[in-house]
Formats: sequence, structure tokens, C-alpha cells
Amino acid sequence: MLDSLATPSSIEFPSMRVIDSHTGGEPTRLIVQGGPDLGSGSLAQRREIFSTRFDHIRSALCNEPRGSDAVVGALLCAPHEPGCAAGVIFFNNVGMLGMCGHGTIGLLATLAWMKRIQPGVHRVDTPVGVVEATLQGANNVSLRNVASYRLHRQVALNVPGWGVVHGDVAWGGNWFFLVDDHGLDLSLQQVPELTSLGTRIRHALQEQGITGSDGAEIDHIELCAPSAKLGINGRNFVLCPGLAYDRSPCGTGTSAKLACLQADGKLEPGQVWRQESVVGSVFEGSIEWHDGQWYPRIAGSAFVNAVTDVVCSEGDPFVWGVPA
Ligand code: PYC
Repeated sequence: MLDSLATPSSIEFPSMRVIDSHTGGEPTRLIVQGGPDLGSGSLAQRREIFSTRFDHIRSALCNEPRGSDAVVGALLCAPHEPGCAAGVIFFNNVGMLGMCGHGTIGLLATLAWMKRIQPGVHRVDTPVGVVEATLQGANNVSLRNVASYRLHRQVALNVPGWGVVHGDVAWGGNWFFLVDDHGLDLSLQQVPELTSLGTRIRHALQEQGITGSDGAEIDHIELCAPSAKLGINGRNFVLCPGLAYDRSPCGTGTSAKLACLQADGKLEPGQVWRQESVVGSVFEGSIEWHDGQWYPRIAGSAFVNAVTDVVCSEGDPFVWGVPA
């Protein structure tokens, strides 16, 4: 029995066009044409409709055989909030995302490639609030993310089969558990071990009832270390909800890191923090104070690398993807 054949076989598949980009090695697949009609409510309401009625489209685009675990999907929408150039809803191999930093950088580079926007400041409506992104040239984007904060400092977590680690719980547009005392080398060769530890930490958080605000699941695990490179302040390995690792330094993860550094008195407003990913790509971050909250700013670059018309062949048993 093929799970992928569940209900949507009777739903007409829209003919969709997607544009792929990558930001520091992390892919974003943006639906620019033919996406599902989610109505005209807030982006949070539309994300809910996407998740309950169109989950097969998420899976078709992000999962194999069209996608891969690392693909973050995005639906380009009309904004709900006034003054926004675009709205966007992000999703991945297992479900919906709140914000996505690398994806927003990819969105701006893609809109520039489509000649829909010019260099300058653009507000973008997302399910977790409006972000402001500045396009420089064709590929460089500086993003003022949603307000970010640390909820808990150095929570002791007993990880079965591993031991005790300590982590900060922080919001950067998604919920993160940031761990320094993991003892692993943040290198590509160690990805299986890093993934295994990140997965155990995620399960231990669930089992021990450690959550973000309002009981929200902490679904991103960020292992941190100093960088060996001159001029780079830190390196990370971020495990995403579907257990793929972020090839970029993770925009929301870097935002959570900046919020923790600020809370520890280690980062002044405007001071630059360079964050390197496990594949060696770099985001430049800083933090700003506005209206009683801290707002991270993340800068990186993205490149368009494919334009695709999605084809759904009659009788394809995996037209909706292989579930992750
Ligand atoms: O860049 O914020 C990000 C992100 C979240 C999940 C994958 N990338």
C-alpha cells in the first residue's frame, strides 16, 4: 500500500511554476504561479488553510522524487498587511514553518531575478509577522527579522544515551534549543553524529516537557561552536524539523543566537556577528532595539538556479511525493 496515494488523488493538480534558488547552499523552492487559492485572510490564517487542505502540494514539492529533505518550499502570496511588497508562507518536508531567513533572502533574489522588485527596502508579510528586507544588487539581501528573544537560559537536559547537555530556549521566528556543550566537531564528516545528537535532543525536549512560549514545540536544534576562521565569530549545525540539516547558517537560528548573545551582554546594538554554517557559508548578523524589542538583522546572498514547470503524470504513484 502506498501512503502517497492517500486522498489527494481525486484533487485536480494545478499546473504550477516554481523557481529554485539557494542561500548559502540551502535550497528554496518558490511557487510563483498556479499555487493553491488560500483566500485573503491573514498569512497565519492562510498557512492554516494550506496545512489542512493542501498538504499534498507541500509534500509533492518538498519530498522525493521531486524534492529532497533539505528543500524549503515557499508560496508567493498577495500580502495582507498594508505596505508589503509580497506575502510568503514557508513549508518543508514535514510541515509548515513560521519564518525562514534563508528563504526570505531567496525570495528577494528570486523576485529581483523575475524583475518584480528593484534594489531597495521591501516589507514582506509572513505568518509570524512582517519582516523588512533590503535588496542590494541582484543577490545580496539584508533582512530585519521578527522580534527575537531568549525565553530560558542554560536549561539542563538529560539526553538518553548521551548525558546532560545545557541549552538556551530562544525565538527567532521559529523555536530553537541552542547547545554549546555537545562536545562534537561541527564538520561535514560528522553530520551523521550531529544529526543523531540533534534528534535525541529534540526527543528529550518533548519527553521532558520543555517548550517555547504557550507550550510551542521546540522543533529546531542548534549546536554551536567557535569558528576556526579568522573574522568569523561562530559556527553552527542546525537540525530542522524534518531532520534535515540547514546548509546555510539558518536565518531564524542566527536570529535566536543573536538574541542569546545580547541577553548575555556579549553583543552590543549594531555590533556585527559573523555566523558560519556547517558547509562554510556565512551570514552577517547584528541586533537593533525598536519599540521595546530586539530585532535581528541578517545579511546573506542567494542565487536562482532553476525554473520548473511541475508536471503531474496520470498514474504516477508518487505524484504527491514519498512521505518523509
Ligand atoms: O533560514 O530560517 C532559516 C531556516 C529555517 C529552516 C531552514 N532554514
